[in-house]
Amino acid sequence: MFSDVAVYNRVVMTPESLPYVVDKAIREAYKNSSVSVIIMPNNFGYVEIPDVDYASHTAEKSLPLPQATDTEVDQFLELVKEAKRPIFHVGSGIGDKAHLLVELSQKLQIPIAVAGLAKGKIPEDFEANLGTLNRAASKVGDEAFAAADLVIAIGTNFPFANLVYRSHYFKFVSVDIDVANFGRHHYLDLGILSDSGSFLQKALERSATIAPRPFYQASVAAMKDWKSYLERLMQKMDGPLEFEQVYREINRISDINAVYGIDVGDNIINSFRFLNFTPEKKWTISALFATMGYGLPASIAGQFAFPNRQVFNIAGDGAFSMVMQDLTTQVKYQLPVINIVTSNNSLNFIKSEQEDLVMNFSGVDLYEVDFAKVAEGMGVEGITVKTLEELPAAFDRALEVSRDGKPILIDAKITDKRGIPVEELELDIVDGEFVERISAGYQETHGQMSPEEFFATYDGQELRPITAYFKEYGVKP
Ligand SMILES: Cc1ncc(C[n+]2csc(CCOP(=O)(O)OP(=O)(O)O)c2C)c(N)n1
Ligand SMILES: [Mg+2]
Repeated sequence: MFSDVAVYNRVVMTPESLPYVVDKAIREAYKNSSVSVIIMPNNFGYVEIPDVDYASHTAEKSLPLPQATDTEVDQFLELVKEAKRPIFHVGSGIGDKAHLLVELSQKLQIPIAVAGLAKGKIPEDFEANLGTLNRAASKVGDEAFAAADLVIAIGTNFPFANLVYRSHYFKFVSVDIDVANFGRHHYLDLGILSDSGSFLQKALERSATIAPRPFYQASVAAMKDWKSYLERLMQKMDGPLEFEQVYREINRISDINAVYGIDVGDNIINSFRFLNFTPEKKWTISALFATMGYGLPASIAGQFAFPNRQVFNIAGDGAFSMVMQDLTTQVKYQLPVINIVTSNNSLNFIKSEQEDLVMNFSGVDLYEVDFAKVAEGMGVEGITVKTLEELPAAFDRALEVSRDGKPILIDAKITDKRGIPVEELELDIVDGEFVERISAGYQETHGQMSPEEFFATYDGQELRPITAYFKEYGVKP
C-alpha cells in the first residue's frame, strides 16, 4: 500500500526483529531523503523481547562529492566563447561558494539569475545578481533570461522550469551532483556531474578574463534602475500604507541573523523583492506546493530551532486566518516571534490572477478582521497600523516586546495594491532587434499598452524596458 511513496516498506514479522527493522528504516530514510514505512502488528506492543545490544552506529562522515574534469570545464568555456548572452541560473546547490561564482561572473561577464531557494546566498548587492525568475521575480531577471542564448544552471532543480525554460531557444549547461537532475527540465548541451565549488574553482583556473560584454553591462545597468525603483517605493513618505513600507520596517528592525517564516501569497513575491536576505539569515517558504498557512508554524519551528535568534512570521490576512489559533502555541512556549500580518482584505495573489483573465472576481474578497484583537484574546500583544506615520513606532515596540521574550503581532492594514507583474514582459526579435512587449493575455484584459505604459501603471514611470539598455550597449540577437 505504501510502496509508491516509501523507499523502505516492511511489515514486521517477529517481535525480535523490531530493533533491526526500525534501525534499517531510519538509515534508508536518511540515505534517500525520503519516507520509510514500518507496519507493526498491534499485539507486538505487548510481547517481551530480549534486551540485546543492537548497535549500528558509525562515525559521521560525508562522501566526497563528484568533481568537474578539465575536459568538462573546457567544453563549458567553449560554449561560453560561442555565446553572446550567457546567464547563470543558480540554485541552493551553490552552498557557500557564492564568492567563486561572483568572481567567475565578473571574469566571464555572465550575469546571475537565482532560483528562489538560493535567495540570499549570492550577495544582493552584487551588481550582476539579477534576482529571481517567473512571477516572484525581479524585472531584469525575467527580461535578461528571455534574451539569453546560453543558460548555465548550477545546483538548481527549478520546479517552475516549464514556465521559464520554454520561452525561447537557448543552449543549456547543467552542473549538478545528482545525475537524476540532468535533462529533467531542459535537454542538455552539456551536463557536468560536479559539486558547484569544484566546477567554479576549475572554471576560474582554466579561463581568461574577457572584455566587457554588452549583455552583462546592459543587465547591470537595468538592474540598478530596478533597484532604485524598489527603494523609492519602500521609502515612500506620504499616501496610503502599502506593502513596500512594511518590508522597509521589517528590514530596519531585523537582526543580522534573523529567521523568517514567510507565508504564501503576495508575500512570496514581495519578500523576494524587498526582504534583505543575507547568508547569515535563515528563511523558509512553501516553495513548491505553496501551502497557505505556512508562516506561523514555520516561525514556531524557527524559534525552537534557533532559540536565541530573532524570528518573524510574515503572512497575508488570508493565510494567517488559516492557522491563527497557533498564536497560543507561541504564548504557551514563550516564543518571542514577531508576527506581521499584511492585511489587504483580499486573497490578493489570486485576485491578481483573476484580473488577467476574462472573468469577474470570484471568492477573493476577505472580510476585515481585527487581528490585533484576535491576538490580544490569545495573550499576544497586538498593534494595528493604518498609516505610514504609525509604522515605525509599531516596529520599535515589536522589537521591545520580542526582546522581552514575548510574541507580538502587527496587523498592517495595507491597500490591495498589486506589485508589478513582471512575468507579463516578453521579448521578441523584429528586424534583427530585440523588442519588448506585454503579453497578449495581459493586453486582452487590460488594453493595448507599451512597456512604458505598463511600468507607469505600477508607479514605475522611471523604468525602461531592457531593450532600451540593449540599444545603449549594443546588444543584438
Ligand atoms: C492551502 C492553500 N489554499 C489555497 C491556495 C491558493 N492561494 C495561493 S495565494 C492565495 C491567496 C493568499 O491570500 P493572503 O494570504 O491574504 O495573501 P495576499 O496575496 O493577499 O498577500 C491563495 C488562495 C494555496 N496556495 N494554499
Ligand atoms: Mg490578503
